Amino acid sequence: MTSAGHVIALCGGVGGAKLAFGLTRLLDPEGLSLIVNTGDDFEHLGLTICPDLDTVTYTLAGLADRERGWGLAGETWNFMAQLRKLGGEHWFNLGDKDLALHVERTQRLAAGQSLSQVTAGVTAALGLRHAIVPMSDQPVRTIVDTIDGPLPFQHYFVREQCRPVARGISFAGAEQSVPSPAFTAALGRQDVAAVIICPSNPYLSIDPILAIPGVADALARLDAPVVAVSPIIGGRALKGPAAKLLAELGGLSGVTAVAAHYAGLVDGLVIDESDACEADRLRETGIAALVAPSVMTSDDDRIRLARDTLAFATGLTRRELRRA
Ligand code: FO1
Repeated sequence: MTSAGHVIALCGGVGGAKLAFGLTRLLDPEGLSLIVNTGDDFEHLGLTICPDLDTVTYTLAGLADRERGWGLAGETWNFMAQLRKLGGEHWFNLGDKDLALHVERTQRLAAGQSLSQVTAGVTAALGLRHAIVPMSDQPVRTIVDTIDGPLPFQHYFVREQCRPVARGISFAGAEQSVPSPAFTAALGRQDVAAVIICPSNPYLSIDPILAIPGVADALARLDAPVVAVSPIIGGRALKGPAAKLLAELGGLSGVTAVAAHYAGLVDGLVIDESDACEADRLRETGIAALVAPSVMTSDDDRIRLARDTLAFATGLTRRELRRA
């Protein structure tokens, strides 16, 4: 299937990557701009690590570890074991095969390539036809402000296991950043049929993209519906340690909270069947709602949700609701 127009998808790591996989199975490479969060990126052991770009890359290439959610399937951990023996910093797990991507990226960046160029190079080498576009080529770093002081995201999330109580999130470098060239080009297109916000964490994965100056305004100006797929399923808070962070920041405890978070930006929200009872409440707040199976276990689930979401988004006549 190809859409009658271009689709822009905003995407974080695990959940977002699954829907991105579905979108790439339905849309031609020219029909999709896959914009990925780089707020989780950091420098570690002298390497530039870009977790969400890598999760999307490995997922689209069919190489991702489906259980863990990040890294490569069939990974080995000799490097980490040896690093630990030497007394090195071993709180962030870099698999032996995964390490190659971080080393190669770091080398290419040092040689003067932009993050967009590096990403295009490595994704092509892995046989991907669809472009994976970093949100910006400038460093934007998610910082969690905790009662113990500010922590870079991976230090808070992985090293500290989200233990320090969080007071806020900021995106260092966002104000000086600009959208990457391919993102800018996508935002300037006249033929955008829909913007899809993938089921990624709104605070941690989508807000950094929206924090780049001009992005939220450009999305609002597009003459195309904006549809988010709820990362919350069954009324539960987001899973994992991120749930604690979100609770401390005021919570995101249901699909109506997701809609409220994206108020003014989205025209429609895709919610799981287990949240169907919320659909009318959403519609009363002026958000179109599609109830669709949203748990993505198999590749077929990913493709079906992508198909449902595209049909829903492109069927929304326009953004009268947002304009009202
Ligand atoms: N997440 C962890 O919880 N522990 C890790 O040791 C870890 C290593 C890691 C290495 C490469 C990579 O691309 C991702 C990695 N992640 C790890 C995931 C990363 O923290 C993600 O940013 C978060 O899961 C949020 O999306």
